[in-house]
Order: sequence, then C-alpha cells, then structure tokens
Amino acid sequence: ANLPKDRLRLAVQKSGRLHTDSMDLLKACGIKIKSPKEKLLLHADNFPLDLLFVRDDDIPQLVMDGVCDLGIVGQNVLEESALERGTANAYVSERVLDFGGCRLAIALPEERPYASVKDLAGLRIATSYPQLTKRYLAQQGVSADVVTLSGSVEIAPRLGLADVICDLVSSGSTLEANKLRAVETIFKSTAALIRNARPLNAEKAHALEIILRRLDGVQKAAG
Ligand code: PRT
Ligand code: ZN
Repeated sequence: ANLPKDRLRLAVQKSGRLHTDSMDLLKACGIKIKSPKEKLLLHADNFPLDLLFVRDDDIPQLVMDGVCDLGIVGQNVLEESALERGTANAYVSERVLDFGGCRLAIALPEERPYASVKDLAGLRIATSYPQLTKRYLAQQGVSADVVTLSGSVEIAPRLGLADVICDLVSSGSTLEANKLRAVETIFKSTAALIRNARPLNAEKAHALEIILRRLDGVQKAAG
C-alpha cells in the first residue's frame, strides 16, 4: 500500500559462517524475509529493506561503491578490503555485532622455536589477508615474504609453500589438527553492520534509525 518507495539495500553473506546469524538478527529486529538463498535479491515484506545475497568478500566493495546502502560483514574482510582499496574510508561502521567472532593470528609448526616477532624475519608467511599481514609486519619492523592463498592456508607449511601462516582462528581446532600453534594475534574481529559513507536521503535515514533502535534492543537483550 503506502510503503516508502525508497528501500534500503543490505548486502548479506549468501551462505557461510555469517549467513544464519545475519538472518536471525534481522528476524529478531522484526523484519520478515521469505525463503532466503533462492534469489539474489529479496524484499522484506514488512519493512522498506531489500537484501542482496553475495560472497562476503564482495560486501565491502558493494557498500563502499554505493551499490548497497548497508552490509553485514566481518571486520577482517572489511579492513583487508579498505587497505587494498587504499583510499579514505568510504564506509561508516554503524554497529559492531555480537557474532562472527575470531582473530587473525600468526601460527607456526609446533616444533619451530619462537621467542618474539623478530623470529619471523625472512620467513614465508601464507595468508588470505596479505594487507593486514603486511601492515602488521611493517608495524613490527619485520621483513618477511607474504604468500597470498585464497584458502586452505593451514596446509601451506606441510606443502612447503610457506614456513608459517597468518589465518583466522576461532576454536583453535584447525590449528591443532594441523600441528600449528598461534604465537601472535594481529587483528580481532566480529561481524559489523556498515553503511556507505555518503548521507542517506531522509526516507532511508529514517528506516535505518528504526533498524538501529531495534538492533540495539536485541543486542542489549542478548548481551
Ligand atoms: O563464500 P564466502 O566467500 O561468502 O565465505 P567464506 O568461505 O569466505 O567465509 P566464511 O563463511 O568461512 O567466514 C565468513 C566470516 O566469518 C569470516 O570472514 C570471519 O569474519 C568469520 N569467522 C569467524 C571465521 C571464523 N570464525 C573461522 N574460524 N571465518 C573463518 N574461519 C575459518 C578459519 O579460516 C580456519 O580455516 O575456520 C578455521 C578455523 O576455525 P577453528 O574453529 O578451527 O579455529
Ligand atoms: Zn569469502
């Protein structure tokens, strides 16, 4: 009937570790979405919000370029993408969310001795997060080779592709299964709700205010 014409567009991970928590959060905020995953774009029934389902890696760019007004994405992916982009931040972090928690850590084969970050000098470090890894090494004044892999980073030392790794850790069981031990945490992450940096028009800004108010109620109740 008289729903606002201008709908917010939110990018959400299509499937993976953030998908279900993202959808549950929207549901807890009273936003009804039917049968996700089947379509690329879905309209909420009772709110001026559309969801775009994409790979998490695409979310920072979709938001920074303004294709989507909003996104739910891991801060690890966001920061990596912002560093790679190199320009001033084109997004605003509206809320840090209480799911998707993990840390980006440097891990070595269990038997490799390690006293301090200086021991990484001259080594090959395999990671899917080259920007965050290089920034950390530069901050520490350590020069090492960063080898970028898109997945299965934990097997790189066994394959002889690298000496050590820099990968996401949550429970630690992947490291343990691969006989690796974490020695340095270089970035702590959770999911975040981000927005394109340009101001929203009045209609969208109002809709976002409602979402944020509900979200704060939900997160307060949960936390
Ligand atoms: O298909 P798409 O590109 O969208 O998904 P993806 O496979 O790239 O990402 P996905 O779904 O695995 O993760 C999405 C986001 O979840 C990440 O960017 C993080 O922000 C967050 N997250 C939280 C994690 C983890 N915990 C996590 N443990 N992402 C990945 N892992 C991996 C890690 O890389 C390692 O392989 O899980 C393994 C370690 O887990 P533990 O529990 O054994 O320590
Ligand atoms: Zn991804």
